[in-house]
Amino acid sequence: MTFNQEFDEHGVWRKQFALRLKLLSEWLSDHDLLEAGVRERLDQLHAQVKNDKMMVAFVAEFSRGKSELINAVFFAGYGRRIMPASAGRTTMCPTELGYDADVPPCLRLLPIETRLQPQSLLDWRNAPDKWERVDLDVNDPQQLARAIQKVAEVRRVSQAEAASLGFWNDGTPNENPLVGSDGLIEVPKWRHALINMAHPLLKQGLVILDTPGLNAIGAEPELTVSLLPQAHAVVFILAADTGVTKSDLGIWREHLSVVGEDKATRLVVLNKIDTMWDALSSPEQVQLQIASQRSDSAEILGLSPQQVLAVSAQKGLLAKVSRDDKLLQASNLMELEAALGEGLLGQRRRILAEVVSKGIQSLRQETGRLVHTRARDILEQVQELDGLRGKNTSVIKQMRLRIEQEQADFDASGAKIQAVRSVHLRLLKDLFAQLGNTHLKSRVSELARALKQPGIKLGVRRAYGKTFEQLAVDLNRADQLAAEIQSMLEGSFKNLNAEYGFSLQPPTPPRLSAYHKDLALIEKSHLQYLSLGNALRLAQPEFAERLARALMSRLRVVYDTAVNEVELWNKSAAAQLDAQLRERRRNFTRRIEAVSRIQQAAGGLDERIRELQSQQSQLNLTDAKLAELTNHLLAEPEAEAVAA
Ligand SMILES: Nc1nc2c(ncn2[C@@H]2O[C@H](COP(=O)(O)OP(=O)(O)OP(=O)(O)O)[C@@H](O)[C@H]2O)c(=O)[nH]1
Ligand SMILES: [Mg+2]
Repeated sequence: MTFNQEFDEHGVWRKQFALRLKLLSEWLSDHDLLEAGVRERLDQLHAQVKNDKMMVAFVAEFSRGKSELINAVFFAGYGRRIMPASAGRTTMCPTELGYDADVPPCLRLLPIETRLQPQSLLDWRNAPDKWERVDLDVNDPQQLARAIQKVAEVRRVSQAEAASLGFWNDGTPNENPLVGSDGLIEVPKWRHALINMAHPLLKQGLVILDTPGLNAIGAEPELTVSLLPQAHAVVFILAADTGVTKSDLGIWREHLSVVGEDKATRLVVLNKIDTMWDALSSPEQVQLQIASQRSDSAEILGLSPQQVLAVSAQKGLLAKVSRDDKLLQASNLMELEAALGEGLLGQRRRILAEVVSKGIQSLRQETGRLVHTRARDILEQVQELDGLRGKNTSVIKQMRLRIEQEQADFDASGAKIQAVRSVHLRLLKDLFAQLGNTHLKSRVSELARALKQPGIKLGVRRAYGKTFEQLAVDLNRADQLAAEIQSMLEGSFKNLNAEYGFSLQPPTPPRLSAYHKDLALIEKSHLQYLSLGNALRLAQPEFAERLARALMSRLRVVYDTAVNEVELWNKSAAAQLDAQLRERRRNFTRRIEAVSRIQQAAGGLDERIRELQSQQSQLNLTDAKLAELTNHLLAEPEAEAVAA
């Protein structure tokens, strides 16, 4: 199966899932089961599945064929090259291809001069007017390709300007670009490009990141510290005609080599195998040579030969455009697509399926509890009414008085439930402050100040270490606060259950300690970046500032996720309390109603019991239906897609 087909199926599953979720929510609402906590959970699941993005980044030294490979895998349908690919340096700025329905098809370009300002790329993303916009006509491949050509644009600037933009550094002369005979230096015209188009794969949440050869981007911390570490998959490309060069190896070691389970997110491609198709050698000889290149490259990178795929992007593109099956076969492009589809996409799917399954389990638990409460109430009423059979009017009157007394008692004790709420809210406030923006900002600005100190270069690790230690302490404190809240909820719920016969269940607490891993990753990517001789750039104060902004943006994402988790937890607890209160009040009203009907008509008793019994069997059906609907949602994505 091609990557495109795999991705399509993934999209079909997601669409179906969203539809089923909608049906479930309508059904819940029809059966009066859509309490606030449940609604929140449904909305969250829906957003997660709908907005699920998968970023695949293409990274390599210049001219290895990144852009060509993107053309071959994703854009052959246009019948021509869409991303510019040519000899020498071509792609000059990181280029993200994605789809946003709220924006018309266009190319947006952020001028390189924005590097002189401290805002992070994420900040710039939220300032659309700072980007130059070119509209794209997706039905006209020529216009499309011509417009996208802009990502290759350059400017010539003085050495001083190049230095301030981060392209020139006296401390690392080997990495500096060549100076022209006029003393000027070529630098990219744009800092970042965003392409928005309704390509079927992009529409389904795929984001492709094409990057310029990494030497050119040392000064863009965001690529190294934010974009690449967050990519779900990275395709690293070597060229058969150059073998693994020193700079290839440098990029691999410094930016891409990972250990353990993360290895599955890396795909290494040995491109340009067509350069080895030699008419004077037999096909077997050629295959042998390719195989030996493959195993050599694998060995140098510390991988097994199977982890390196040998392809020809150019011939693959040509074969797809000219519908030449034999050439396509020879290009081996389809093997690469299968690896992308099964390996990378498969992994993404599994992660999403896990999230979904957890969400549905909690949903089932929450609604199940509500059904259970109702069933118990009905049962009690039936017993109550059964006990009235053959009793005289004064007994019935007594009963009515008793229920009314119970109701009054219950209303009076509403204050106790209120008290639980207010303690809960007070504790939560501390927790939110611990995870809040103000707190985080102060931590990061301490680091920024430290980084700007003259002579900090040697102490960079220490400065980062100190800040992240602080953040870890903060996180532990937040985790501890959450544990305290949870045990408060457990205690109060237990008391309320005992006192009022509620069936409150403490919601699943957020797992804040899990975010230590994210913090460690962020720290690592920054230190890795700074260790690449970039520490020298710290001499420039605006550089330190920019680094701090990039750090803040990334930390914010982690903290926002944590805050969302805390909010969901809070809502689930509050919604349960509300729901039990409401159910109980309704229960009193129903019981009193039943007794008054019996008081009014002699046959009222049997009729009411029958009514309740029918409600009971109705509720059993509801319970079964709920299990069925949620099971349906949990169905394996694969099986779903095939059935579709
Ligand atoms: N023979 C051959 N040439 C290829 C192949 N893939 C790419 N090329 C050529 O190699 C050159 C560089 O390809 P690009 O796609 O621009 O390389 P890149 O990695 O994007 O390079 P930068 O954008 O400069 O970082 C172009 O002339 C491509 O046509 C291939 O499989 N075989
Ligand atoms: Mg390129």
